[in-house]
Amino acid sequence: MSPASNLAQSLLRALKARGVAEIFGIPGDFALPLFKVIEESKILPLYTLSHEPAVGFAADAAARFHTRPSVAAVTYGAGALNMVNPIAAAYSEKSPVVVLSGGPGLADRSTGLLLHHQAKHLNSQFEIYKEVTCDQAILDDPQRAPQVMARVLDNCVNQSRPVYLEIPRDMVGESCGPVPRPAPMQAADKDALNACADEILARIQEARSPVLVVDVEIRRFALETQVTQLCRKLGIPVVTTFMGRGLLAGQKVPFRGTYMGVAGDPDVTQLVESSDCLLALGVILSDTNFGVSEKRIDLRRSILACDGQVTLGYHTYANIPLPALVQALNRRLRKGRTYTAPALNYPRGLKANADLVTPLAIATAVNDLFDRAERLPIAADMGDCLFTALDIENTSLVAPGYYATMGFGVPAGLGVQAATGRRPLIMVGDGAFQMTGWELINCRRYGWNPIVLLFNNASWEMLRAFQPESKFNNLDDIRYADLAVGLGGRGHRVHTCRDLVKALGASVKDKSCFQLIEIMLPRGVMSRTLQRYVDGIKRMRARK
Ligand code: TPW
Ligand code: MG
Repeated sequence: MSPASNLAQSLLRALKARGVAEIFGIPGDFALPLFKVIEESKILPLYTLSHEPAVGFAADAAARFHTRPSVAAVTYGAGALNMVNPIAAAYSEKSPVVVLSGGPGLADRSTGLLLHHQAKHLNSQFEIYKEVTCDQAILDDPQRAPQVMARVLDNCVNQSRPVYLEIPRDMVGESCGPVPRPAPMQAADKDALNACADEILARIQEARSPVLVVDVEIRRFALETQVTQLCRKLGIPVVTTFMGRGLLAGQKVPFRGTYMGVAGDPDVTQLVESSDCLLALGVILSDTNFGVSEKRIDLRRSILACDGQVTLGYHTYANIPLPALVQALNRRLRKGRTYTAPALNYPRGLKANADLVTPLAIATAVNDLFDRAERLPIAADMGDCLFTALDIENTSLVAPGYYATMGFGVPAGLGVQAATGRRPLIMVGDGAFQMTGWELINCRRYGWNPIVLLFNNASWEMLRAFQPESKFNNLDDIRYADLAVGLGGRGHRVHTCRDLVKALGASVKDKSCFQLIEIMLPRGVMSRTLQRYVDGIKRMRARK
């Protein structure tokens, strides 16, 4: 028997039972009773940050990194509505974030007064969150609460999407039974699964040039080992999408790189676009993954396994969870062979000279650093820093590659460090840093010490690339490195390759606080990938 508990304790234990290891949050009066239980029960550690978007991003990154849910806890209205964008990002990119929001008490609801933080209706927040979560509930009935919590949390895990739980402030201390144990994913219908696996293999056998494409669901459902096995058995070329980059890195499979259409390696683009049978496992069919192709991929000739279903040409098998499908395919195939992991061409060997730094030089310097010292997990923001990150050889990158929200990088890095204890490398543009860079002030309190590469081009450069005539793309040259000490870290302002190599070396050595390396880049200078991306999109638009 678990100990007698109140509703909040039952909830925290249910979260822990589903693998949750930490809570990020900012309290408010509607959430104070909940936060009190969080703090005093010590069931899960609590990290408070400064602004709610950071709470959402940190929880998202922690969840991605560990392939298990994480928690973003906020107050009603002003808090929760501040966090809609990060949770929308987590929804799009399939990250299992549990939103816990305080809420008006049942007694508050009947006063006839408008409550502070109320938008249109008391339930407006609940309705808004329905659009960005896969399941949601207001825990207003302690009797039913254990069942409801179990349903919502199991959906979070099994669908790998955010969920929303609102806890009315006067329900927190109500006595509440234990929450049922985690329920496994709904099993597939055996016959349908067998028919589906047979059909997929028959199609691959008939095809002249089949290609396997893998994306985020492989990681979200922890299938990397099984998919590696499948790649060896199938023996067909395998690529990742933009979002799936880092999957299968270093595995002995026939790996060819990352497909990025016009922005990517032309050989990979040719391979994917001329295939007569793409097997897309766990792939988000987004414009960032597939839209930047000049030759439209014929999806009717593709096999798409995603969101618990499999579509082949014009028909769909419902309820085929990806783990079950991968297992069924593996069972049907004989032992594969190992392939030599291909040598991928990442830039290395930066000369520490007086040349001005470019994005390519940054990637080169980081590759050199990772060869010399240990590899750090990377959190990247939206902007050219993300495209630059594609030139870094690294298996663990979290970034908003599809939803493309700015402001992710710094808080995501903090989330990674809280969740893993590892020192992260954060890559962020000056525009995005202005949104959430301030969150670095929380490092001192928790002993976090990220290395931050701030790409300072005094510009919204990605926007300038598409619309150079607009003056609003010019940002001021803020001296970010000078701010670092006041925020609790150490700053380095870098102009040349020599400065950069030196600052990286010093940053790796100084583990006492966060390191802000402000890298000065001229406006108009882009990474290779962003340049190809921009040129390709312009070409495509000109043709329309
Ligand atoms: C929350 C739109 C996409 S890229 C960009 C903007 C404003 C400029 C980024 O500037 P930064 O990086 O960070 O200096 P760089 O390399 O381009 O110079 N608001 C949000 N998200 C997005 N994506 C935008 C606006 C945008
Ligand atoms: Mg910029």
